[in-house]
Amino acid sequence: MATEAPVEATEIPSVAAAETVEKQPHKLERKWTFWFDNQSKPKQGVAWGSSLRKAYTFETVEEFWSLYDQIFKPSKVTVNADFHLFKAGIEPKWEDPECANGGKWTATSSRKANLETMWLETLMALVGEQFDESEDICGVVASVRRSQDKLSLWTKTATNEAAQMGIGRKWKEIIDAEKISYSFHDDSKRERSAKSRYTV
Ligand code: MGP
Repeated sequence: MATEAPVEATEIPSVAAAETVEKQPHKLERKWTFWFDNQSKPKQGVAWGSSLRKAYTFETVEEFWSLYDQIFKPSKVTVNADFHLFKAGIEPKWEDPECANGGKWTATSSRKANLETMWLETLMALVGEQFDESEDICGVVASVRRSQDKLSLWTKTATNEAAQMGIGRKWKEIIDAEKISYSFHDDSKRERSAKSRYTV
């Protein structure tokens, strides 16, 4: 009969040591920032962006889940509010140097529950670095609207069709959308409903 070799007391991790390991926060690949824009009571003559607020920057899985659970759920906000999750250091504005030559993939949803799911799936894909072209991504915006909610994935180099198509195909799969379209920020600056440049 095989006898087990005695285990040296020093090899057994103490309960305290195991707890310390478990309590270590899980670092994400990079830092992210949640933003919030409440345009539910727009004031006349006030410039776009004046109600846009940087809310929280985080870099661990644990912080991400607690912020999402407690605050950043589209179902918790009023109509005409936007939530954003952007890479830390990038502002969700066309004027940000990282966004200036970019554009956005947009998915619409007429069912509220859909926005909730698409938003969460996108957040997890972003913080979990699921996109091959993740360096080209700026962030995502959830827009809660009366008629049709919207989710937009902002990217950096609008003219790089191969990168945008790679991101678009992957995102469409992640959010299980029927059709998504890509517009250039440069076009949006000129006209309210910018034409679609790419579609998947
Ligand atoms: P939008 O919010 O991208 O369009 O831009 P949306 O979501 O279709 O409109 P909504 O009514 O559902 O909110 C709407 C308008 O806001 C634009 O035409 C601009 O006048 C202004 N705007 C939006 N963005 C993202 C920017 C921006 O980044 N910079 C500036 N200067 N204006 C912006």
